[in-house]
Amino acid sequence: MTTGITIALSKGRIFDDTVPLLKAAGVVALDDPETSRKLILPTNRDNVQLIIVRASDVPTYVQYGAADMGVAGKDVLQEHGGSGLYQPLDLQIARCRMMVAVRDEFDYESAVRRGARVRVATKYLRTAREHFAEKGMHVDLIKLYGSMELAPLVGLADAIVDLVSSGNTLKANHLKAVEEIMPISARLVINQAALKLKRETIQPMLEAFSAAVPKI
Ligand code: PRT
Ligand code: MG
Repeated sequence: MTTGITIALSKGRIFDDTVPLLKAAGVVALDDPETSRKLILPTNRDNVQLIIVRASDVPTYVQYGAADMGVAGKDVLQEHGGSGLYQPLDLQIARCRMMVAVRDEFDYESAVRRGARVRVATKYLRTAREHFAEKGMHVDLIKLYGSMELAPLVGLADAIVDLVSSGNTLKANHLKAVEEIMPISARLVINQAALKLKRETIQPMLEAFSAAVPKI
């Protein structure tokens, strides 16, 4: 008998990019989260199940041991803080960049030079706070839950902190990226207690994932 484990994933790009890694570890989901309404997905292995949660909830499920492991973006992990989580592997998937962006005509450099108080809308409060504090900039942070790109267009903020991959969303909304905060990719996260108690199941998966990650 081997110990059963639960893996937390979010629908969309994280799930899609994790499928090949799971496959390399011999795990295949028996349902597709895009079409199934099930939140607990069985796999071909009776000791592995997947749960489908909101991207920003993955660290919480793993922290409390409701899931033994999961896949979460560095953006999400920065905001969560990472407590109770072992982060052994950068999976190099769901890559993008955390950026500061403003309207095309906004002179960000000059605002920074003048020491102007800049209003910044973001869902990444903690990351944004640390970034601007490091730069010694005074900013007013406004918490949003989505569509940050709209905020500068309607005068809610001068700038946003958001993720950028192709840059198409910025371009379509007459925004420009003016500063990179950090490169982002998704990480494997493991509950610290589970790693010890379920090592015989988790360790081989960790090794298979590690071997399947593209070396950059
Ligand atoms: O959608 P939901 O509110 O449930 O949560 P979420 O947006 O956090 O989840 P999801 O599934 O959209 O993203 C999961 C993870 O994918 C994020 O936590 C990131 O680590 C990673 N990722 C990689 C991205 C992107 N690329 C990305 N481009 N997450 C979001 N975006 C968004 C970005 O916020 C912006 O609105 O895509 C838009 C920009 O894309 P481009 O291609 O136009 O530049
Ligand atoms: Mg999203």
